[in-house]
Amino acid sequence: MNRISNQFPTTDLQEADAAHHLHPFSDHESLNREKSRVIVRGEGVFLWDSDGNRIMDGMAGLWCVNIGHGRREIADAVHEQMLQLSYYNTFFKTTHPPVVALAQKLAELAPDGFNRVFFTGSGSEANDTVLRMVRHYWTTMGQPQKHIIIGRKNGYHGSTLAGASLGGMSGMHAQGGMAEGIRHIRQPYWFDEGEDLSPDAFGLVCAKALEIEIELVGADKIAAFIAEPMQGAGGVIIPPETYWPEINRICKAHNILLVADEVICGFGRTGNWWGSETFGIEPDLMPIAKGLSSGYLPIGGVLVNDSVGDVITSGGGEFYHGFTYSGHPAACAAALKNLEILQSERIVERVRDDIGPYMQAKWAALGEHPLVGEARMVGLVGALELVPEKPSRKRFENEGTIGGICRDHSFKNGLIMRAVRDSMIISPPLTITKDEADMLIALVEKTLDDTAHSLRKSGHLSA
Ligand code: PXG
Repeated sequence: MNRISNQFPTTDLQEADAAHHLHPFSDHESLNREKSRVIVRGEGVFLWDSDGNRIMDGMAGLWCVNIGHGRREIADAVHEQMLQLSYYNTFFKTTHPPVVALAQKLAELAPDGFNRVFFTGSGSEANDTVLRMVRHYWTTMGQPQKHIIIGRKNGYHGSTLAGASLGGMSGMHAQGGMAEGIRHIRQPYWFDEGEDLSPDAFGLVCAKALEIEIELVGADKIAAFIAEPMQGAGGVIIPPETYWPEINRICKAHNILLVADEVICGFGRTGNWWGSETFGIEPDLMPIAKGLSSGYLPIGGVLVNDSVGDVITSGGGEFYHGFTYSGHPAACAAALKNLEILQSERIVERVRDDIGPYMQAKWAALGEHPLVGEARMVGLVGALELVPEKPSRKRFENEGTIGGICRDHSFKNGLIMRAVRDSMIISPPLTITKDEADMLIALVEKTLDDTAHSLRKSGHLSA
């Protein structure tokens, strides 16, 4: 066996990691004090660390491993492709079979009227492409002044300059600044911001915020509105049912392109192939990544409908945009095999009709726990809002502290859950079985009990 995990003791790996590896989104002082967790193997919904502990992956990696870890078919497909053609580019009037097959497959799976895709290496690159493409589109249409893009506070669209700017994370804007011509409106987060409005009334107020912003700026200056169908990194914020129909109407009425960022929602996460289907969104562009390859190799893209695609492919001249790895053959082979598995195993239908409703019922029951102010889930992505005094939606002081404590208990119990402030998030592989779902729910229950116990001891929660 030639596995890295068997060659080095955990502490050696941790020391070398601390000395040489700069991690994404990490406070290195505290990381290096606490040491990195070393993950060495994955299979299905489980991961193993370098000390041999088995951990349930409640986050499907980073919301991406939709078909579960360790599928040999993907490795075989990539192996074959690499022996055939390991790399060639798609610039300069060139193409290759896997990129053609993947583009064709995506056109088949995408909503009606979506027939073209631009490939990238990641979701961030997809959103950089969105920014440049929608401006190029309006310039080609003879309206170069339509260049402003509206995103949402607490939205997430990646961490390149364009991705971070389109996203609405103020901490990210503060580091390195923002691209010009981007504005943000409020998010449809009823639990935190709905006050005494019903969710439906609140959904309309949040959608109306787009129209108010458009009227303020001038529709003749606005290129596009970008949003996730359901905010993922922001805390699994499922919009009220009134929200998206009104956003559709506003974008059409004001001649603004609608971009549905499907990087998390796409490929079955919400119980349909697209979050846009689940929420009734009528987008013009759909950035994709993550579940496109279930994370086996890095690949993303932007799907465009014909009204955008026809303009990009005629009249605009050359679009000066592309990446060395746009349509990388091995990544395309991984994505193709992944899509084949999603289809042949009817994984998306299973999320919609079977395992999705099964988990949702159990998840909803967690809402009875004294710490949980709301339990929400769509498809197989859910959140629990931790609160000190239900049914009040008032938050704990020092936002994020309690979420962190809960996440630590979760790890100790052998489950990876993510904390976003004081919301606990899960987004497991879509292949999770009912037995594994029962196990996940039992681990969450134990974790909530452990957290409540710790909070009573520390005085954060009354006895
Ligand atoms: N759009 C959305 C909706 C995303 O969730 C991106 C774009 C960027 O994709 P890349 O491939 O460039 O990372 C994302 C990524 C988290 C977390 O902690 C979420 C993401 C990435 C890393 C961490 O929730 N989402």
